[in-house]
Amino acid sequence: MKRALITGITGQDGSYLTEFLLARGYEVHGLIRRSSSFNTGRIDHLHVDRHEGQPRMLLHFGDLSDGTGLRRALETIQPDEVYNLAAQSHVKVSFDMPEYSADIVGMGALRLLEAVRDHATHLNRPVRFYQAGSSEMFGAAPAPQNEKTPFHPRSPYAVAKVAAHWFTVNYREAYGLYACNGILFNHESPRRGETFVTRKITRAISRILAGRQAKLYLGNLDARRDWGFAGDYVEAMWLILQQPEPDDYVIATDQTHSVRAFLEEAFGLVRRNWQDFVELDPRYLRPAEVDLLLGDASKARQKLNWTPKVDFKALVRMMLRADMIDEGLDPDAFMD
Ligand code: NDP
Ligand code: GDR
Repeated sequence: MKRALITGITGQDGSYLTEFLLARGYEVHGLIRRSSSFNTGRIDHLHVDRHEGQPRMLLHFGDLSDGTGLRRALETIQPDEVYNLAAQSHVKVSFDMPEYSADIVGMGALRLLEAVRDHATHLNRPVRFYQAGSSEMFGAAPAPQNEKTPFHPRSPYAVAKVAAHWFTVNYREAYGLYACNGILFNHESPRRGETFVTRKITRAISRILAGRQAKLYLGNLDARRDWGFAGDYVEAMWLILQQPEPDDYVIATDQTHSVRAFLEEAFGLVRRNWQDFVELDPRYLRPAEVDLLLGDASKARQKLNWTPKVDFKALVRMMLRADMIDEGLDPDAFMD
């Protein structure tokens, strides 16, 4: 049985990747942060009590700021594959907390790579490493963006992701580590954090329909993103680690839509006019914005045989339906 270690297992991607790996027979170990309230809501449905069965998902306390803990986790788990998904992943928050964001996103990746390197060397066992890179690293670089596009990051988060990217490349080149970067464009799902713009919109629509919210306050509606479905993207993470040679890949749908287009699609599904509900709140504007992200994932298509299955319209519908059900509404009463 293969063993995987996932940092960030409690996040959107961590939960889908855990489901994916469990279905392929893996034993999945996840690093979780101690929190004063429960933070495992996205993976609770995968939990099996040790006293009642043979769990294949096992959780360990840890934090990317704590290198000693990372080393201990590797010693205990002895994983075949390590997926580094943990991050302070909110771009706007990274302007408010730049040092912390850079420490977790950039230095955190380095701490984990150091731990993996030593573990692999001392025990002479191969460990494959996946780094969760981001289209934010391209930032202001002209579209379409692929593996050859130079980075031009526009936020502390993105700068730190660029550092993590190059740490990963460096450990591959310097130590022969099987270490790969997935450069993933935005991917969403019903499990997306509530403060990212797509989920903020679908959740707000459901609350408006339920009579629990009147207005939706947003920032820049002109930004364009290449939005895919998280469930499709975790398959790409796994495929990246199954190749004969380690390499870096852009993962995207190769289509882009503005925030405004997302609003039109989502409000349109429930036959409402978004202009009646959306107001600008300048607090949601960013000191530096990324205007246009549009991926070119042809390398992943050719080498990984990966293609996204869920398109933009299906994604918006899926997220809206899930939020309406959460809100106690019957989606079929509102949507065609
Ligand atoms: P989420 O924000 O949903 O999840 C982040 C995860 O990281 C959570 O499990 C969180 O724990 C954990 N985490 C945060 N800080 C620390 C820390 N100091 N130590 C250990 N764990 C920590 O992100 P996503 O699932 O959306 O994204 C996964 C990864 O992919 C991230 O690295 C993100 O930057 C990157 N990415 C995401 C994209 C997307 O569109 N979703 C696109 C490109 C890259 P807790 O639950 O306790 O907060
Ligand atoms: P992003 O996602 O910054 O691309 O990072 P987010 O959904 O936060 O923003 C997308 C675009 O929408 C604009 N926007 C707003 N954004 C938020 N969050 N809230 C608002 O009210 C709002 N109004 C307009 C933003 O300005 C932006 O242009 C996500 C994260 O998952 C990163 O971790 C990941 O690396 C990238 O995607 C790829």
